[in-house]
Amino acid sequence: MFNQHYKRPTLRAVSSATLAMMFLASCGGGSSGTDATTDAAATTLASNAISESKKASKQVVVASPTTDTTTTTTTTPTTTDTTTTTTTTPTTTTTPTTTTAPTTTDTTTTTTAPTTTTTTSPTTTTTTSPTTSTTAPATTALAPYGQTATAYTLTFSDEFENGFNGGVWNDHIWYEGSNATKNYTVENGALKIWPQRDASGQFFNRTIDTDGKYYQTYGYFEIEAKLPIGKGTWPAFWLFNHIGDRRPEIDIMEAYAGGGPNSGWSDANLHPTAYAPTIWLDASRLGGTKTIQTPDLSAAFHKYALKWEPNKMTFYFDGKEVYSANVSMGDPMYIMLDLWYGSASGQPDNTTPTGKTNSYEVNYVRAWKFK
Ligand SMILES: [Ca+2]
Repeated sequence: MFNQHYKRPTLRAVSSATLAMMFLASCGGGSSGTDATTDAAATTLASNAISESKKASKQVVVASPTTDTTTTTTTTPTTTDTTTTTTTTPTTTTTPTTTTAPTTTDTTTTTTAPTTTTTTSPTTTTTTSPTTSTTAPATTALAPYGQTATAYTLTFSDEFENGFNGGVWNDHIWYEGSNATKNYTVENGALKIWPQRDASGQFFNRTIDTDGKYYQTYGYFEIEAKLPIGKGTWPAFWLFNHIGDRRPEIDIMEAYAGGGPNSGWSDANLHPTAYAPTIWLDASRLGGTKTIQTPDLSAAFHKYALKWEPNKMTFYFDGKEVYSANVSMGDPMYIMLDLWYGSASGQPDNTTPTGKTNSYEVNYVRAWKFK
């Protein structure tokens, strides 16, 4: 349905290893372990449209896991994009903000907040991350971490203090149904999504998104999260939209812990030790990507954030700038949190820890507009 309009991903600088991984990824199909033949044709097509970009994201990303060198690529498309940018203004759909609960937590915390944020931020990157406890950190001030609070107005927040809010979130992507095996919950102040086999014995993708319920163009977007470990796990935080046959996409965090011991994305035990922000101007038009080396992202909560300006995107890890690119994207985008399988993380198997204790755990999701 949408897929027919897609070009193949550009094969710039594709190594044989990358091609091998692309082949594996295409064999895997993305949704389940061995033979995902049950999907309807339309589902597969639409799914492919996205996995094309995901596969491409992998091929770019895999090329340089250890070096940290940016493959910012030809930022030439930037200028051509400006034309399309102007057509999209629907930034007005800022509705669900009021429906999200955490207003109560706001009031308690605001007293301790905004003045301290400026001093406590960017330099403290890795060492200051919350302790390795399994419970989500307490809610702090609702200002972008490390940014000047007065420059922003909060437009969206879910602190996950009051259960799963179906008024804001879907539990499946638009081209898939909701798998009946419930591998997600909201408890102890966090959204948790974990690897699980369904009734047919297959691992399956779980997507939590605001498609049709919340969109935003530009601003600041932040989550605090702890990542799962093991083969196949591919947690992500992204902004996305499907507009006709276009697929604008901003991956704020994607991790691939399962590709192999010490793959550059993980340690010897398949704990994630890197992630990548990636910009897709469209499904096959890479806007830029960078691999960020980190401590074990499954051991503690960290903040992953994006400042999205009309002609620039800046990505942050625990308040520290880790990557920026001069790109122009102006579409309304919805927020996605998901645990999928595949790409550079390989396919899950019996070694993949299942169940809630190996969750992609999100303490909060927040978004702000520029004042
Ligand atoms: Ca929380």
